[in-house]
Amino acid sequence: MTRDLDEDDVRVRPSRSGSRPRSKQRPRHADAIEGMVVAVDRGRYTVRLDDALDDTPVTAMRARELGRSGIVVGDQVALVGDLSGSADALARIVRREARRSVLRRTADDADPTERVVVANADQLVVVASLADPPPRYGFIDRCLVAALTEDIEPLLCLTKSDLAPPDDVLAHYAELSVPAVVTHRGGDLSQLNAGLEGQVSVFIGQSGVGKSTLINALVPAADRATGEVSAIGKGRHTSASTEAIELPGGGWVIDTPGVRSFGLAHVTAADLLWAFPDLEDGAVQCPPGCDHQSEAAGCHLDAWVREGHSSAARLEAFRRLSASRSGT
Ligand SMILES: Nc1nc2c(ncn2[C@@H]2O[C@H](COP(=O)(O)OP(=O)(O)OP(=O)(O)O)[C@@H](O)[C@H]2O)c(=O)[nH]1
Ligand SMILES: [Mg+2]
Ligand SMILES: [Zn+2]
Repeated sequence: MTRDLDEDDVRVRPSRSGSRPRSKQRPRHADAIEGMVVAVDRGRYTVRLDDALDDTPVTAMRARELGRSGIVVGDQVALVGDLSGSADALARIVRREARRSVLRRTADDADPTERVVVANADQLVVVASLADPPPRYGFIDRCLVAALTEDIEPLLCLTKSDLAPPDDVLAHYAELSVPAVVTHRGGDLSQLNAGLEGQVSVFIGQSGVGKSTLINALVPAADRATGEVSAIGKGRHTSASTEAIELPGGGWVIDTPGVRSFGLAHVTAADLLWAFPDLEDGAVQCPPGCDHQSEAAGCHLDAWVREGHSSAARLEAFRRLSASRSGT
């Protein structure tokens, strides 16, 4: 896999030329117009302007002055040039604004190249089907770890309840207090809709679980292609690109191509513990470098629970998620 350029916002590299960092200079384009990147395709960015009178998006390319800054769907950017949105108009992205959140994943644990999947998401909708394909707990756990460690709200969406009941999966996640919705094609989506309204939500899940089917049901005009699960099983992904789609009631849903695994090589046990405030303070008394997995190895968290600061079930849930970091 080639090195992705999306992560230089998190790795501060010394400037090669030795010139002053650009952030210390006055913005060169004070008159630039702001917008949100809704799609990226081979160096062309589709941007919805914040103050546009209609929904016509603008096509833009990167300006040289952006340097190596990665730009992904969800990024807020500043544009100059032809903003008319007419067929052959091409604007230039001159600046990327600071990100509220980044959803990161590693290609796999053996190749710890980080990729930023989406920027500025408020919510991560982990989509898993109850059958065809069957739910994979390890995969769901890892998506939840990614959300919790990036401070993005998780929402579990269990699809295809016409094929299998949700009870076992719901019970499995009860202790994490992650909100969950159960859906089936053609069913009532008002509960999911209520959870999405006004937020930027990114849908993540294996291929064939029904992400695009859901998004088409939420936003009929989205017209995302959906595919047969049998074809997906042969390695084909129906959705080839990430796209942000505006919800009629306000907010955005971001459809992503199915992923087979969700690599977490960049996440440490300490990162995850930060998402468990009821346990975090107990780790102060752990030995240095504790992986928090067992009392026998010196972990203080079991004693912390016995002292009444948290529950055994919460500690078990933390340990299961933490252990899932090294799976696929
Ligand atoms: N039985 C049943 N089938 C469903 C349901 N939701 C989606 N499907 C079917 O599952 C298949 C895959 O759906 P998609 O929406 O394309 O799945 P996806 O998650 O977008 O897949 P990728 O784009 O490859 O990641 C399609 O044939 C859908 O019709 C459901 O609730 N019940
Ligand atoms: Mg799809
Ligand atoms: Zn510990």
